[in-house]
Amino acid sequence: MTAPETPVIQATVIQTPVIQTPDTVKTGRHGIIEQFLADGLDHMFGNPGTVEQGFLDALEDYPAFKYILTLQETIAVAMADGYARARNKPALVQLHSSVGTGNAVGMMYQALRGQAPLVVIAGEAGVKYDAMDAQMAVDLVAMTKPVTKYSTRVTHPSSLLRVLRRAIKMAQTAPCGPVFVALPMDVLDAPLEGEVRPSTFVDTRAVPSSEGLKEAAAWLAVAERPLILMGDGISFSGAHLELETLAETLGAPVYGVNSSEVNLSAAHPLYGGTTGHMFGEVSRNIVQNADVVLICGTYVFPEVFPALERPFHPDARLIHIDLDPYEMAKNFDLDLALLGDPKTGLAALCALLELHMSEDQKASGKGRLETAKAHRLEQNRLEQGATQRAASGPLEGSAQGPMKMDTFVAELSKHLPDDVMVFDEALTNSPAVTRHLVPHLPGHFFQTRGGSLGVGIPGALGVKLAHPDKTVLAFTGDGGSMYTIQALWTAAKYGIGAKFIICNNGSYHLLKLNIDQYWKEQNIAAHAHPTSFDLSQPVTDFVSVAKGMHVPALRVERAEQLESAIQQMLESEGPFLLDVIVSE
Ligand SMILES: Cc1ncc(C[n+]2csc(CCOP(=O)(O)OP(=O)(O)O)c2C)c(N)n1
Ligand SMILES: [Mg+2]
Repeated sequence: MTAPETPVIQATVIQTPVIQTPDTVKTGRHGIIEQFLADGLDHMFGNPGTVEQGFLDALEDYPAFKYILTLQETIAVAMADGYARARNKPALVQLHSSVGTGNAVGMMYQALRGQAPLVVIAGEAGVKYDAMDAQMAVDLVAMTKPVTKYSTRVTHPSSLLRVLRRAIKMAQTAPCGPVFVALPMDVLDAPLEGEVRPSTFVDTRAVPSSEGLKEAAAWLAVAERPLILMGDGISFSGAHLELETLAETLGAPVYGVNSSEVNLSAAHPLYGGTTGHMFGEVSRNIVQNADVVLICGTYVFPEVFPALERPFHPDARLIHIDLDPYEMAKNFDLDLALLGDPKTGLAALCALLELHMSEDQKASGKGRLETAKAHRLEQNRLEQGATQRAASGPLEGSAQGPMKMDTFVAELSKHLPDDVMVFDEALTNSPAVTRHLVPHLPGHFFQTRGGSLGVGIPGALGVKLAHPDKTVLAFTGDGGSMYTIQALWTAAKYGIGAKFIICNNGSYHLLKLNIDQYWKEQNIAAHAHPTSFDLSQPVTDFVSVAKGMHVPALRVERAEQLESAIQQMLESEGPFLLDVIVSE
């Protein structure tokens, strides 16, 4: 297992192009492109408008810079999100004024919750028009502030490059996140002031204080029921090995909280799963018996309906190591809040435990690990038996009712390379996906974050652009796919060969499961689900939709169609869509 490289922007030597402005003076619109290139940022995902025309025109002078046209701003942000996550480096987004920015806000929220380093720019008519309050004018900074880490507007040419470098630095400094810069046209058309040079990279590999770490190690060493809660901060920091070593030393189960990447292999015996994103009671059941809890690279608790009362054992000791002080003790008091990088922090903790744990304590940790191993073996045995029984049963398909998602993914998994990259937005079908394609390689599995639908198809396109040699799959629902389905056009236009699997259950099934829970809590007798949760009529013809955007596609309804459809998909060079009809 290799940890991802530290997210450092590489400075690039750029060729200054011949600038075809009337007076041959270099303008701001050229300067910002050179700034991006100087920071190694050479892909931009966007959707154009008139107030960005000068900048987009200038792009034609820089063949090294790739502009990826998307047909809706949500897609631009989601593609950039996938691209940034797959590379662990910032990605650029261009939006059109108020209307384009408005479309992008929901997906920027997703990037904010996921701490994705996005540098988002939007055009404006010009500072000189401010007092006119004309069409498309709005306070863009106010619009984007709640969904960004930093949002600002450049109002004078002298601040253009300075502000841009600040924004790039902010986006990529942990805790990372999307930043927004409004760029009025008159500022970009003015002669460039200042010189282009690479932005400063902030090294955040800070080690928590040695006193704090010693105290944490002392508590963890004596823990009888230790627990680790981790999230995507582990992946960002490349702390996979350190987390695994710590968990094994302590024999501590590890649960993902807002964990949407491979932070610990799901095949590891100590991996417990995730705490979920809807109901606080699920988390309470997981954490309530632990005597020492270590939280690292995440926050507690991200559910939509989190527990309002502290869900931990009253005597439990809580330790949090993170680069984001805002998230520490945000909702519940901690016994130790240590500011520091997950990788260096956990490495230091492992070293202290190795030195100071007694032989008995080490043996207890090992004992818990062995129990977890035995438990996992038994689980695997039971699951394999169930899979074999299902596979030897009658073929599924329309006569017997729709196929199970398990049937499809079990067959698919036989045809995939081990290093397949998956963007999973399968929602209620996600457990079937991860049962057969167990997320185990860091940097090879991504899920939506922040609860936003529509990430699957564009996210996988971003991943495939970042890793053109890998097999990249998107799993999405008949619901989720339709928020960003025109991303298929972008896939076809640029020949981005990701493969899209629609888990078509004719339903917003997750909403049905959630309302079942609500009825239970409210003592409401179960009854027919709201008709607004039903997608079965009229039937969306995904094959025609895809073909209409020049992406070949097949509908798969019966198990006997599986093998040929999967082969056709995987053998195709370019993008390909499978509309898989599955049971709810
Ligand atoms: C942008 C956005 N709009 C609406 C929702 C609410 N929502 C959550 S789950 C869901 C249904 C998803 O359906 P589908 O993708 O088909 O997956 P399934 O539940 O059937 O597995 C909806 C509409 C959301 N999360 N994000
Ligand atoms: Mg569905």
